Amino acid sequence: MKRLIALVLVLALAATVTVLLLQNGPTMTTPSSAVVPAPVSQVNGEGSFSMDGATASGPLSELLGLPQGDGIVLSLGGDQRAEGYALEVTTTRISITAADEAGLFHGIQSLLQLSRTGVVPVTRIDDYPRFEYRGAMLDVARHFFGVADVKRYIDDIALLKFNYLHLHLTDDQGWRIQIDSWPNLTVHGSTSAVGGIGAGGSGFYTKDDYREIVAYAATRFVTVVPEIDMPGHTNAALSSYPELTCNGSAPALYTGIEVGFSSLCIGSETTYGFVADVLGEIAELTPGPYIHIGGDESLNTTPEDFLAFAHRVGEIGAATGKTLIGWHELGRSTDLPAGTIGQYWSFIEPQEGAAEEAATFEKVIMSPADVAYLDMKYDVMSPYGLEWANGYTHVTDAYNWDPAEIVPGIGDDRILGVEAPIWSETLSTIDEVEFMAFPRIAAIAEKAWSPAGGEWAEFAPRLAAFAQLLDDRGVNYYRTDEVSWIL
Ligand code: TNX
Repeated sequence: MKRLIALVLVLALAATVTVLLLQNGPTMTTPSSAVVPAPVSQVNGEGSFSMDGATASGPLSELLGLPQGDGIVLSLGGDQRAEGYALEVTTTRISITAADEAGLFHGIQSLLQLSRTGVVPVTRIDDYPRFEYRGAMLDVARHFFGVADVKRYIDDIALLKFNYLHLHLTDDQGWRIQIDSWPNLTVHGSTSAVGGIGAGGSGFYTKDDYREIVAYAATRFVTVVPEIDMPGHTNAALSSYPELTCNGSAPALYTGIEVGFSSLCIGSETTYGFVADVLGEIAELTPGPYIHIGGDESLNTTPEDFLAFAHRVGEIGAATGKTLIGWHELGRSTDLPAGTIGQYWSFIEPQEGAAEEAATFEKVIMSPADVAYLDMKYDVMSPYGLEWANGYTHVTDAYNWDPAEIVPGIGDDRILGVEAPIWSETLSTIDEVEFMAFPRIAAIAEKAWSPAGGEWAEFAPRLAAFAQLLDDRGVNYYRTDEVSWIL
């Protein structure tokens, strides 16, 4: 009898503990020194700093939402590298020092991860990025995402120290940015999307909307890169203006997901007037250094026409004063403006021609599709996503590669950075975008920011700790069974 009572008591106790753990989450109160992307150096000590009653002062300290005081001190004037920071946590004080405001902002992002339990472990971090361009691309053309959605994605990527948001603004399925000199681009060309005309997923940014996105991004030290994809991926423009086609007849709006069937009319001067007007207005909206001119999958443009177009668009683009970025196919051209940047989107084992095309650019952004395309399915369970880039992209795949080991001759010195694109053929809500992006985008952030050579086994528990910050913030993510999420 006694034994039975003891057993019942033990079981009851176990049940209570389990309920308490489930309610509070054992991890909610476990301080963590984990930071994603991995810092260049981190030395942990004994003890911790309590956020209870903590105060903060210095530039950007308002981002911490704490009362004014000298508990957490942010200061400029350090000798850190560009965008880098030093973060020191003692039991009584936290300091973040940087040479520039972006560095302070990045230090704050690390502190947000370290402090989420309310207890910050004693540590010393010295950190700076491997690459100056750390990008995320959002395709707002296949499905449109409004200003609030884009702001949410900017908040998401800023947590991981991304500093560029590339917006894929135009494609066959829709034109998403107001252009005053060619108003029908949006009056007509924005009314379609994958799946339908006039349905959810269509729409466009007015110039004021776009300025609002650019300004919001700037408060998170994110620069917007606008892309006008040409000469292919232009059905929405051709449908809006028949004079942009070679036969003078406007195609119907397109709502499918095929690629490679449309082309601006290469031999017509009207095309170049259009390109100059559009790039001129886009440049005016762009305080950042880059404009992306596309150039991918122009399968309905002859090779000679493609080169002729590259030459003209290069001249027109250069006249805007911006540095141009193009997908790696533009490397077929040998007379793009000096300094034009190539964006590599073939695989980690380059497919036919891609490595050579990328290598004609002085500097390259690496977006290998089989590891960095966030619209690829994770695995057989993925409810959306595509599979064309070598099938599934598990989180381990997104982590286990190095940008400097893809194109022969293109090492760190010629890599401007790394970008994770998310194409939206199968994604129509920002929740779906987050689900496909997270957690893989954390792996890509680490490729872009952290020193080479990270190990998955060391990354996985840091990723699990980072996911708790995503939970706090209501960011959707895929709880892949590659990671043990309970710490
Ligand atoms: C390829 S890679 C594209 C896009 C598609 C994407 C879908 C590249 C530059 N273009 O047009 O949306 O695949 O994954």
